[in-house]
Amino acid sequence: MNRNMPRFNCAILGDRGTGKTSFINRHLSGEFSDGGAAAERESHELVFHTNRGPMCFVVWETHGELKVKPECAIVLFDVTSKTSCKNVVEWKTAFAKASRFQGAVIVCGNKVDLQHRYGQGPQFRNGRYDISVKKDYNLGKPFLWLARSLVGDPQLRFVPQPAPPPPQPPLDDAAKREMDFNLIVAEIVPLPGSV
Ligand SMILES: Nc1nc2c(ncn2[C@@H]2O[C@H](COP(=O)(O)OP(=O)(O)OP(=O)(O)O)[C@@H](O)[C@H]2O)c(=O)[nH]1
Ligand SMILES: [Mg+2]
Repeated sequence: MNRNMPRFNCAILGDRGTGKTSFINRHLSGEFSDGGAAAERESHELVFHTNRGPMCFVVWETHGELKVKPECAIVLFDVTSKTSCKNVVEWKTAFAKASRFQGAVIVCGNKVDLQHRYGQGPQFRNGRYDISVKKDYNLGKPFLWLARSLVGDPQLRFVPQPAPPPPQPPLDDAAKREMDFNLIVAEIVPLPGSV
């Protein structure tokens, strides 16, 4: 991994069942597994390629106490759950207490694929994204918003991942013979200090 790549701890917050694990899994594997929070680990690294170089979000799913000091957060609520909407304010407060970067938090209303939506949902100073982890709708937007906010560049954009370098051309016969010769020489030349 690029050692100079900026890394940001990002807390994924929200009530139980709002889709935090599904959201992380979708970013990691590109897949949605209905009914299932599969492998829950403490943190996962998500790398995004931007026009200013790659950047890494270390995402932490959290139900309670924050184990790290996050630089940013995504608060999820479920658009079909009134309670999860109301609790967004509390999750934002929890983040504000745990972090010095109080501005870098974005709210997402998940499950917009479902019919029984609770009202229009709350509005927030930084706006809000309607997303669906299930339908893969708007899932990159919260990270783009955070990236712009953290870097301080409203024009920052995601770019396709650079292609890996092309494979080296195969060695020709002359180069192979030279390498074989060098190997034979290396085997018969005594090592320094040996008798
Ligand atoms: N319809 C629909 N269901 C979703 C969506 N995202 C997640 N779910 C479902 O919601 C349920 C809860 O998802 P999880 O990812 O486990 O939610 P969580 O926030 O990690 O839950 P906890 O770890 O218990 O706090 C699962 O059955 C998911 O399949 C979505 O966009 N649409
Ligand atoms: Mg979970």
